[in-house]
Amino acid sequence: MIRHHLSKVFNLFIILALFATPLTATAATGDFQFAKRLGGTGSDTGYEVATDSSGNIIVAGHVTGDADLNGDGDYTDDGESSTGYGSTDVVFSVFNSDGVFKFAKRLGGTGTDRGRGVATDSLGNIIVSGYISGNADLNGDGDSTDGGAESGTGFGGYDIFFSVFNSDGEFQFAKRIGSTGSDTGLALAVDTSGNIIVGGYLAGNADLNGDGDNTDGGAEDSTGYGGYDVVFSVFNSSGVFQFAKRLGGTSSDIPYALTTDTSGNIIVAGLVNGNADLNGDGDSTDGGAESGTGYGNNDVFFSVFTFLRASASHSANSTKGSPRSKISTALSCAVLA
Ligand SMILES: [Ca+2]
Ligand SMILES: [Ca+2]
Ligand SMILES: [Ca+2]
Ligand SMILES: [Ca+2]
Repeated sequence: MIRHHLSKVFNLFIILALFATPLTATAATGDFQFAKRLGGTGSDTGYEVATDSSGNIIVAGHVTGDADLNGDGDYTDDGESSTGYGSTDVVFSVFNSDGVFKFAKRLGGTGTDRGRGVATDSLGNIIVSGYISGNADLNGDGDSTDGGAESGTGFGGYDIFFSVFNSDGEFQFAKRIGSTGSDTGLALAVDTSGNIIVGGYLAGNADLNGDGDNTDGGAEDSTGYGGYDVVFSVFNSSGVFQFAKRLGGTSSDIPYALTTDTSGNIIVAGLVNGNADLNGDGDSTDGGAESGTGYGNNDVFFSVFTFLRASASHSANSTKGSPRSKISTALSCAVLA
């Protein structure tokens, strides 16, 4: 009886060992899988990498002139030989989890264009962000004549932008925000509902909702705190503007990172100088971290903001008079506050 039992245990051990052996062999920590090198003869830089739920890898940055975008060692493939835009261009390339090239996109105009952020949403859409100057191709079709955000010479200098493509590389929409000065997009996040948060630094009056003017009040219609200010704008997954914030003090303040948590909070981090508005209410007199004269040149900061999503707002509004619907309405009215 005991011998029979031992035999069963041994058989189970064999079965486990059969399953365990290949797993152990293929999942050893630190095993190199593959690498890719992209670029041309000029200056090319990768700034951010993202993955989607299927394991695809998206790398984003900038290239100059003809550039290998699929990593096969030449720049003679479709879309690779694109000297038309001039100076540096935003690019991103997509590879599957085995390193097989899927597609690449190049965006930009005749001036300096930089890809600084890339992220994906739960549907596999790819969002690329950064900064561009003047008329710029934002849908990746090789021209800058498609109107909307693409043909925005009005702001001047650099403008902050983002473009959205689906998982097959089909263009969805793009937004451009900024002022007449040099506006630099450095940070990007996408939350679990697909809301897109794009951040950067700029000075003075600026279009923060992407409608082409800087006359919408709130954070948009502000001469700013002086120097560069931290800004971020939130758009839903369809590109509808939700709200924007401007933070900073009299010197230059710069956001380098944005992230979200599972409760929908938005966290922005970067550097500020001296007294600085950290809650986005337009002053730097609220005490705490805001009213620190600082530790000297450039201090680290982060600020956390809640975000009541549009879907939650709609369902709450259907229950007339509930406390939550009043909160939602107040937030909807204060979109640019
Ligand atoms: Ca190539
Ligand atoms: Ca175009
Ligand atoms: Ca506007
Ligand atoms: Ca404040």
